[in-house]
Amino acid sequence: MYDLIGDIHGHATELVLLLEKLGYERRQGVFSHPERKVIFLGDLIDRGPQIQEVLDIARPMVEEGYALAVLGNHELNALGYHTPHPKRPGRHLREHNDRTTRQHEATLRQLDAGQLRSALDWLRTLPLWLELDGLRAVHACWDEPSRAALAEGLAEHGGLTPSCLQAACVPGAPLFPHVEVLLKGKEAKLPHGISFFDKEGHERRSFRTRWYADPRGQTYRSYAFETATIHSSSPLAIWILESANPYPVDAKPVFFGHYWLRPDCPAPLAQNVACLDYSVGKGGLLCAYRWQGEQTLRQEHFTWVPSTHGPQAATLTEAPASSAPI
Ligand SMILES: [Mn+2]
Repeated sequence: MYDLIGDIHGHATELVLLLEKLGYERRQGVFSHPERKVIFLGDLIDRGPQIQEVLDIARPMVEEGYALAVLGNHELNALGYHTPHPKRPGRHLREHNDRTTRQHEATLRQLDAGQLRSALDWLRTLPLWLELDGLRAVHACWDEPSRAALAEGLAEHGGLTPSCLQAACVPGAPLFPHVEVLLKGKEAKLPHGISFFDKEGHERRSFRTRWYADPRGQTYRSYAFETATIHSSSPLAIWILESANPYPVDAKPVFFGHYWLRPDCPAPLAQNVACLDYSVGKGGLLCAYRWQGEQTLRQEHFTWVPSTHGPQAATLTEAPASSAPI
């Protein structure tokens, strides 16, 4: 059976506390459990203060068979950032600019050249999704057409090779939209004239959809992950209804991270859908789900430790009671 763990983002102290809470013990330097395995849901790197320490915990667990892991958007971005562009000398598959460098800068600062090379060599061996007996895992969104397109692309390129990364990391390349869906989720445009400001103060005219939900009868506000900041109660545009691909209620439970949910009361988003990212990187919780084989997910199987860093660590109990992202 599996213990699924959401985005860690370089928070090794919390990871150790969570693994110990889940009953894992460190033997010869590697955390293991006699009956259970961890599934890391991606975004182990960037942002936090202990990125190499997180890799030093997760990688041996995976290599020795005590854990599985999927790639997050931060890991795929790192692979693209460090892979030379085959047709543009001196450039990389992921452009080096202020934005892309800022997103990756904690990793660039904390890892030396050898550690970085070793981390990238490991990351490129990880899958983009996991389909196991009784459950599915992906970083942001399970979408069958995009997953099938990526499966075909990966087979064609022989895995996450430089040619596959070129097809996946460069805007306009054939696998790029599918990788965006699985690793960053889906977005849709707000009605004309409506916008909101995100956490960084940028004006946004699109929102992140609750892709697993049936959009019929929903409003922009109820169908958005940004429930706290989008106030439009207009019904969704027809094209949003028509392009949606809700997660079937009888499909295997799916687990993902990525959405920076508010660290209030972790719970399933639907009976077979759970997000485990409760924003440890912003002073929230590092969250896990202890799966026992169930098809209908249970709130009491969520477990977590609070962040030991960050401004919200002391005020968690005051967070409002909703599962809106922050
Ligand atoms: Mn992410």
